Amino acid sequence: MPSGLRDNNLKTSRHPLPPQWTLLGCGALGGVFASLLAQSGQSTRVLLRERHRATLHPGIDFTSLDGHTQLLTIERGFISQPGAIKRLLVMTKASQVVPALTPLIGRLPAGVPIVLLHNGMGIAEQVVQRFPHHPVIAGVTSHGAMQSGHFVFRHTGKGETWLGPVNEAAKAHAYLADELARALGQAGWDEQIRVRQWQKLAINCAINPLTALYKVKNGELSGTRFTDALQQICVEVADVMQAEGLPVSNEDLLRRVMMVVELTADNYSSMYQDMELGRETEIEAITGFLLAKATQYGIAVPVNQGLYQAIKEKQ
Ligand code: KPL
Repeated sequence: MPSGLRDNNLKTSRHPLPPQWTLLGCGALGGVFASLLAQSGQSTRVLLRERHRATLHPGIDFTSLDGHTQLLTIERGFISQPGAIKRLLVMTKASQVVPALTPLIGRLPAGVPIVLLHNGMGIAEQVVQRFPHHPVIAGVTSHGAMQSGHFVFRHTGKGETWLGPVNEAAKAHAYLADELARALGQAGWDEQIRVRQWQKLAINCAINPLTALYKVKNGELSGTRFTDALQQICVEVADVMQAEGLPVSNEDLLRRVMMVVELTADNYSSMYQDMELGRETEIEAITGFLLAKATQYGIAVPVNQGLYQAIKEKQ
């Protein structure tokens, strides 16, 4: 073997290149994104919490949209020893974003982009405060995912993914959407990501609490018994969005909701899955965020208020 090659190998093992993507959080959607990124040939590491050490499986069992199951070898590490990070994709539940990122304060080199992909709103601002020297990017996705065991994931619906800047520094990182698109089939960059976040919030306010309370798949919301509730939820969200200065109509929101109901008809929403498994739901970041904004503007949102209370009582 030529000596140059040996040297090169040595260098690689002493200073391994950071993976293209480091994912924080490996729930249903995190597991599916990690699998799709790895399958697209982008090196990926998943950072887990210490409690997963005991149940760490050798690989990730991934079933793709076409029903093909594969055991994928994806590098896994622990938040306590994060290793070198090139870019961080945070895919925990909304309520876990700040607690999961906190151990990385002061350890993540300045300039490393942080991409947030969770349901709900109000979290990105807290991340910017804690990581003032990092580009912070917010994302929304409508991909469907299910987890049926430790590191057993299924991709259940091909959706859309959009990223956009939360702070000024993030504006230079539009290329991240192209890299995600290589794995997901589609992903776009939108400087007005806040509008898309609100549109997704409307979808989650409508689909998640109703499916969780009535224990139905997303598709069942197209039945007439849900028509009034869905319409009223959209009217209330549109009122609050208009107060925020965002151009929107309740008809447009309802159209978007019904499109997702149809596209994810066979899915169980994340809130349904969380309630069934006795896990904390994302109600605070979804309907809770809407209620806080409604209070700020003095707008009545009785249907969303009722759904919020019903979920809080049951969860
Ligand atoms: O985001 C979702 C969720 O379940 O949290 C939708 C789009 C409603 C898909 O189920």
